[in-house]
Amino acid sequence: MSIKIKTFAALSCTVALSFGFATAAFAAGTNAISAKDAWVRWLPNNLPAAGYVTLVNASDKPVDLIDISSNDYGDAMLHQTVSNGSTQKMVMVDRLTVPAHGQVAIAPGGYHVMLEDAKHKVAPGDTVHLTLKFSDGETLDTPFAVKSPAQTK
Ligand SMILES: [Cu+2]
Repeated sequence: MSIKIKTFAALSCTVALSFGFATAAFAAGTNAISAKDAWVRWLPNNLPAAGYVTLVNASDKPVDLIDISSNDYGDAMLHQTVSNGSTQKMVMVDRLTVPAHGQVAIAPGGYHVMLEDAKHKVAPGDTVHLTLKFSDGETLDTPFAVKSPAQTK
């Protein structure tokens, strides 16, 4: 009995250690920018999807998001929703500044990453990857959780 307990304790310790190591390795890079809360609002019938993410700048200089690409979508563009009285329209955004020691949210009602021309079947529950390029030369390969509209309400 006591042997069994020891084995179990050793096993869970190994799991915790490797998980901790992976997390530390991911966060310990020299990147100024990190991404959090990355998700995609999926729509049926091959309608364009929208990607959302919060970008955090740990450095003391502003950094601009300058390009987005994806192996999962033919087209990935940063758009801003602009309200124009009773109507809304989307405008292209060339660069988005993440302030020094600050963050910017690409979030519903403001910015979104328009995702069109999926290269394979994408469904809620999947993870897609967007590559975010920044003005300081860094590139962030970011996993986005794909959610159905019902999951995001
Ligand atoms: Cu759009």
